[in-house]
Amino acid sequence: MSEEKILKDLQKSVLEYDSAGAVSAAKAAIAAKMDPLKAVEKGLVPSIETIGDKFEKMEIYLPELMLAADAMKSALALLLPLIPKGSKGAKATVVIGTVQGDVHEIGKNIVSSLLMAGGFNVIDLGVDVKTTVFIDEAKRNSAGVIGASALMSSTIGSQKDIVDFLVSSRDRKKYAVLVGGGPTTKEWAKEIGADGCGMTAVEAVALANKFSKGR
Ligand code: B12
Repeated sequence: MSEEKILKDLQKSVLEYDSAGAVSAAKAAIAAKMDPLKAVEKGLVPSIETIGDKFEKMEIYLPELMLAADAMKSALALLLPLIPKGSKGAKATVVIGTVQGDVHEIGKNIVSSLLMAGGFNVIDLGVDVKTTVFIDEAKRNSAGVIGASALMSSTIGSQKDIVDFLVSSRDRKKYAVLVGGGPTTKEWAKEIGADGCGMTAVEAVALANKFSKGR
C-alpha cells in the first residue's frame, strides 16, 4: 500500500471515530516500514485538530470528541513504541506531565516518546499532575528539565505555578522549565519565566537538548 493511501486511512479513521480502522491503518504503516513519527504527525495529528475545530464550532459534541481521541490513541499505542529509543542515561532526566485539572495526554505522550528517542531519561508523571508533584519528582530523580503540558486556557496557569514555586523555593536555577500544549505560546513562556515553549514534539526535543546542557 502506498504511503499516501496509509496517511489518508489514518486521517479518515480519526475523522470517522473508527478505532478498528485506526488500528488497521497503523498496522499498514508498520508493514510498509513508514517512519512512525510521520504516520503520527501527518496521518493522525491533522485529523484530531480538525476534530477540535469542529468541537469548538459545536458541529460535534463531547462523545464524538472522545471517540476520535480513542481512535487516535489506538493507533498511537502501536506507533509510538516503534519510535527508536536513544541510549538511556546518555542525557539529562526529564520529568514531564500534564498539569493539574487537565487530562489531555496525546501530545505529551508524543513528546515523551520523542525525548526517549533523543536519549533522554524520561519520567512521565501522566495527567492531572499537581505542581508540587512535578517539583518533588524532579528533585527525587535529579532531573535537569521539567516539561509541563497544558491544553486548556483554564489550566495553563499551572505552568506559571511551577515556575513561581521554583522561584520561591530558590530552586529555579536547578531546572529548565519547558511548556507546551495547544494554548501555550512563546510569549506566554516568556511572560511566566519558563525557559521555552515547544509547538511540536521535535521542537520540544531541540529545547530539551539546548537547556539540559550542563545539568
Ligand atoms: C483529544 C481532545 C480531548 C480528549 C483527550 C484525550 C486524551 N486522552 O488526551 C478528551 C475527549 C478526553 C478531551 C476532553 C476535554 N476537552 Co479536549 N480536546 C482534544 C483535542 C481535539 C485534541 C488535543 C490533542 O490531542 N491534540 C494533538 C496533539 C498532538 O497536540 P498537542 O497536545 O498540542 O501537543 C503537541 C504540541 O502542543 C507539543 N506539546 C504538547 N505538550 C507539550 C509539553 C512540552 C513540555 C513541550 C515542550 C511541548 C508539548 O507537542 C505535541 C506534539 O506535536 C483538542 C483540540 C486541539 N486542537 O488541541 C481539544 C481541546 C483541547 N479540548 C477542549 C475542551 C474544552 C475539553 C473539555 C473541557 C470538554 C468537556 N466539555 O468536557 C474536556 C477537558 C477534560 C479535562 N479536564 O482535561 C478545548 C480547550 C479549550 C481551551 N482553550 O480551553 C479544545 C481546544 C477543543 C476546542 N477547540 O474547544 N479533549
